[in-house]
Amino acid sequence: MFCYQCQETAGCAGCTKSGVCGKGPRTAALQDMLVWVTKGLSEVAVRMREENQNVPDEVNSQVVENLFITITNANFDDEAIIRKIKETLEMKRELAKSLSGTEPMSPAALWDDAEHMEEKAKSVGVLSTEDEDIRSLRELITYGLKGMAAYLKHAAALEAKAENRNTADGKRDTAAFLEKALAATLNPALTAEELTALALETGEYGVTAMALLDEANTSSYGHPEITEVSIGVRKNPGILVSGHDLYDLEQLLEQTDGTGIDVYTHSEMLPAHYYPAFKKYSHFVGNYGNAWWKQKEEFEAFGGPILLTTNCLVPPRDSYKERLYTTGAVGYPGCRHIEAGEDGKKDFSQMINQAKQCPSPVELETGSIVGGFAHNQVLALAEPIVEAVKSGAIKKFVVMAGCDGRAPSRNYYTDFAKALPKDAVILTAGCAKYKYNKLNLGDIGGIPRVLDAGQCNDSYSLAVIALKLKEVFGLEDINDLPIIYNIAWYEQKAVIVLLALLSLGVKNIHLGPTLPAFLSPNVAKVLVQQFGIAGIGTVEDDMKLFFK
Ligand code: FSO
Ligand code: SF4
Repeated sequence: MFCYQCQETAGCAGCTKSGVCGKGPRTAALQDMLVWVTKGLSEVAVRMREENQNVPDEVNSQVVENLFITITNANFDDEAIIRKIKETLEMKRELAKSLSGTEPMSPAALWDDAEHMEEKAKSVGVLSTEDEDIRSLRELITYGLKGMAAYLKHAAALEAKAENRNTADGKRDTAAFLEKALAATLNPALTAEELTALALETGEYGVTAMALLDEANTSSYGHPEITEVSIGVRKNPGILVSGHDLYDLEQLLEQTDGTGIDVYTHSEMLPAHYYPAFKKYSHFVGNYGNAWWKQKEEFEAFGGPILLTTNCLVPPRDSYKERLYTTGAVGYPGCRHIEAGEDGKKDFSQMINQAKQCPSPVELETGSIVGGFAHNQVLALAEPIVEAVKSGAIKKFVVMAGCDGRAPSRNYYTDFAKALPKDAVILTAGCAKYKYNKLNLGDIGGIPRVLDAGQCNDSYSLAVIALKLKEVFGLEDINDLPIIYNIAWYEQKAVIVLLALLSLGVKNIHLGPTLPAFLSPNVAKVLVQQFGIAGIGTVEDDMKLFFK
């Protein structure tokens, strides 16, 4: 196997024997295969559009789900991956019949031999691209598209619910781009310059995808608002929900209403508490635990059923495996998987019945945290914030969005947050916040020093806020704002967030705790020269650098 798509890749170079994440070589090979056939299907979709044929919506759903499955810590279930490969081949075969063109197709578009997929998988992975710069760019684009697919999947889940949304054009364009870009990574004729341009274009569509999701979330559940979230527990049995899918959470809240079972969030589900629509559920009681990588201890202590709606899943201990349920793109052999029915709805009754037999959660901590500073809420506070900047009470904003992870080097972010001057405010989104959201960093004239916009996809909110501040201060360039970007990354959703920020013209982003292994020296050089991307240093050095 060879995989280097996440920050924790072995030796900062590549996982070759088995994944640091727990992904074994067979799963890795099958995921490579799934990505490759998805690119083949995308090429067929591109050809259909060139021939002015309509590409059915199911094709886009398949592409999006397939990519999501291959994101770090999403799916470890070989059988589920094999099913997706077969479905994709079947879809591709059917669609290819409608093509009339005579242009040669790539091997990925032509291949159709499911029986030998494991043998074939050996030759279609990352290392099948020999030139290291082309490989680097193809993977940068592919990982960005995986992140984009995750966000599109959430937006699509809410599509049927939300009314009066005018996002059809954005959706169609993003689907067409997703498939065009995937197919482009198969094209041997594309130069490094062309692929670099495509990576930046991926960022532009990343902004569109995050805007679509923002629209889907806020039109379904209202705009996030300042909220105090309990981090303690109550005496009732509970169900813990992790991951990013708000529609899954909503269905679970409806089905647990009145049953005497409490619902808690874990990791990236914490921001669900900020949405007005979920506040009506008195049994939606708080957040339990921390970021994804602490789940083994925390899931153990929770005592009740746990629902993983998306990554990040850590291979579970046997002790709580029978309490762990997966849904959507997530899967783990031996854990129960909840599929949506024909009507798109999910039935959580099995979990609910199990919860009734379980003890209440073990208390890990007490108190509360405050969040809900997505764009609408921050813009409602624009006046005092602008005043605080003008008066010098706030000197800098520090965007510390992104991911948390197991690497001890990530303690940098806790130390960095503690060392910040008292007139600096942290803007955050994603599970990175757990490194400093319980530090009680205080406030500046009533404005908390940690403003949590939400999940990693809500990094979009941070961009909206920055653009608004630029307007308010009458600046020409977003980089003239008193904002520092010190972003922590882990998996591929962070890649689309990074590409999105670059496409918005944000420069001098610091990325840590290490730079991606998939950036070849030449590609990294381009990012440094064109965008001023840099790594991190020691907290002491970085304080001097940022606050000179
Ligand atoms: Fe974290 Fe995992 Fe949201 Fe990621 S839970 S690491 S960037 O999946 O998606 O922030
Ligand atoms: Fe290694 Fe990360 Fe790939 Fe897992 S996802 S195999 S840890 S590079």
